[in-house]
Amino acid sequence: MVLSENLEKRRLSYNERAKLTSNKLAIRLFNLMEEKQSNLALANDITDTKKFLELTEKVADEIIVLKTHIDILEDFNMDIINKIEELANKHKFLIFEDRKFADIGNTVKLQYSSGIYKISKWAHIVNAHSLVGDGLIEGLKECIKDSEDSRGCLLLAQMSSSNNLIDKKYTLRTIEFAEKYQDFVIGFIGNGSNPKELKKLASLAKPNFLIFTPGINISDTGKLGQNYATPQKAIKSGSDIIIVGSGIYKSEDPLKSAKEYRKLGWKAYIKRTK
Ligand code: S5P
Repeated sequence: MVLSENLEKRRLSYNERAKLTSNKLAIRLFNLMEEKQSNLALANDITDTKKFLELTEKVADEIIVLKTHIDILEDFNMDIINKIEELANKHKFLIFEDRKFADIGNTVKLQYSSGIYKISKWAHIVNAHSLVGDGLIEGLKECIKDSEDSRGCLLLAQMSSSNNLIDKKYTLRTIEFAEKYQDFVIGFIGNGSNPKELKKLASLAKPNFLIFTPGINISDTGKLGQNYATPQKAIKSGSDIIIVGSGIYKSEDPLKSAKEYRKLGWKAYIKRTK
């Protein structure tokens, strides 16, 4: 049966999963995880630019993805992007701007490529709400036609926040969009805080798609509607990349915490492949 077949194939190693897709960015990410032996993404939600860069540099060797909310930085300028790119090249991680696009195709096209952030120039990965329909995906795709570096998008198939309005039908329709645009959509945001729900996504989504999961914390219970589970539970339930924010940046020793999340995530992945 297809559902369990998807789950079974998700137990393959990242290198083997890379062979199931022709999307260059997905292949790069699968192989990078194996090379760095990490499936950890840092959600760097620090608003002070200097501290944001310091944290990024400190944990750069532990992560394979840096997730940004570029619009929360207090004193943004393009030099910050140059510095992030330098760190990304030196320490080998990809940049994921968590922009959660949610508008008509023409508007997201402008939001992706223009304004002060010019996201399409530097973010390897962006994400988008499927709510709007696939015109949004077409709009985003138009911006990266001539891009030298590879670009990809994650669709929000689930969320980690309490009482969100995403139901199973929405998740299914989101997966259909991803299948239609496999040249650009590399995977999904899944709900890391709810293993049961996450496992549903992992069984429905083909194993060429990566599942990124926020809602990961080993010591907090969440606030303002956020929910958490452990890296082990998320990876066991089908997550490929754990997104950790405050668990690292609010820690007294962010490097130690990043190492710990990395170790937990990687060990759970190795266990899954056996
Ligand atoms: O459903 C979601 C989707 C995302 S991308 N729930 C989330 O929490 N996120 C993002 O992940 C959120 O915007 C934040 O940057 C990060 C979680 O941060 P933490 O501090 O709760 O680990």
